[in-house]
Amino acid sequence: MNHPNFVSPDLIRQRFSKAMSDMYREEVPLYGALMELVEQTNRHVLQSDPQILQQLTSTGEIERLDLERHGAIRVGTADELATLARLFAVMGMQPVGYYDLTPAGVPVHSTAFRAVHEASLQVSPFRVFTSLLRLELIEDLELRTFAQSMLDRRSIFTAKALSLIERAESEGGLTEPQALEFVEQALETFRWHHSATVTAEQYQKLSAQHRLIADVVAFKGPHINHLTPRTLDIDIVQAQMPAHGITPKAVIEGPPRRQCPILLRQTSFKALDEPIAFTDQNEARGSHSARFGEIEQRGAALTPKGRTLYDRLLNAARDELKDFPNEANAARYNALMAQHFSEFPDTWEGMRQQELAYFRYFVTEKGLAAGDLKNVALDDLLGSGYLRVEPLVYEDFLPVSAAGIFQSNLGDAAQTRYGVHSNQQAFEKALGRSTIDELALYAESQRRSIEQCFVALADVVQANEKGSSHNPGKHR
Ligand code: OOG
Ligand code: NI
Repeated sequence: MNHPNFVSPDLIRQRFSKAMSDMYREEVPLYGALMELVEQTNRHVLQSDPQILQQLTSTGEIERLDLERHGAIRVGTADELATLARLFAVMGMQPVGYYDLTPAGVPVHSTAFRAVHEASLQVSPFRVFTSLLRLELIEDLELRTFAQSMLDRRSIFTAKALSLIERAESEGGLTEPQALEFVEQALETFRWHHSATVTAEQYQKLSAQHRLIADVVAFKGPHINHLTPRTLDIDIVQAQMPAHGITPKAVIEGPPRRQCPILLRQTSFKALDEPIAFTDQNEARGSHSARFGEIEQRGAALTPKGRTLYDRLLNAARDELKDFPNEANAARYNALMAQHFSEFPDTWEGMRQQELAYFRYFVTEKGLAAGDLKNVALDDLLGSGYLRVEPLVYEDFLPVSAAGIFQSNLGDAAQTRYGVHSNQQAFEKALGRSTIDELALYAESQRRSIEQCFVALADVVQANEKGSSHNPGKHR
């Protein structure tokens, strides 16, 4: 039920995203530098490429671009994950997708909390890539028991945040003062702590098992480990990073550069070494690195068919490289990617006709002026210029890219082979609900936009029949 005095979850998310960005900018000055570089680049692209400007203006993405970012956190227990799902639900964020990172030697599986409807995404596309540590992968039994006991002992939410989550659930929403307090309280969960909850020796043991295990187990809570702005040209940012004192990872993850960007391209820079006080020290004599910087460029969401083609070409290029991409083989990797991806059509119309990507449909002025188009097929409406399309932006993540980002930040030496594989069922059991299939969401958005076009065209017909003037925006 939507109470008139309740603040919309979309607005709470928008405020939370801003509060998180302000906190992170204060904690990590390099983040501010990165944001400036991305803003500059975006301004430059919008000025020099009228086509991109037009595309982002018609989809409305231009308005969300400066707000757009994703963060990432890692949690240790089912209880933490399930409560996070409830916390994010207050802000209209649902768990979308399941990502298994174990094939890449990272002992976690993950989902992305985000808004699911295009209208909500427009208010705030804020997403949080959320990973759950798979403690069962710690082979040393004593260490596993220790890790479990540390996690069982901590509480990552403030008492006030928990009571506001319950309130939102039982009342159906939060009032203005409650929403303000919720944002403030929720933020505490993601804050950085300068002291660990373990001794230096315990930290070393956890870290020797896997650096990620130490990152989750040795601290009070799941500090946000990066916030990623969206750029319109990631190659420009990658090339300019060194001049700004930032060293990027060797290669950009995701598809190669194209005329028509697809999915997601990402690059990052190494985690900072930050001073930490362990419990057996009274000052910060140790250090821990977890927080890093990342930038991304988003392109079109692909259909299952498009995604299968993407995965095949990516795997082919990687197989041929025979190694993880690194400094030494970066040029060859880029060449192999370009070569393999030449098979992927690089025009919007080509991708639409072959059903490789999802689109949003719009009625054109010509369509509104045309009169009765009731029985004309979709493709013919497009062909005659009565409708036009823009690609739907990809709102999610990519498992191979995420693994590359994890690895570059944990140090490439941290390669582990795990015998187990994906376990979506166990993840969803911990989460307390199932994850949403992202492909179904894109298909729905596309379907809704087509439906809206037909409603708009039918309205024109009706208005004409009544002999009144056109009023295509007015639906019954
Ligand atoms: C998450 C790494 C993955 C992305 O954007 O795919 C990631 C983490 O390090 O916790 O950030
Ligand atoms: Ni990220």
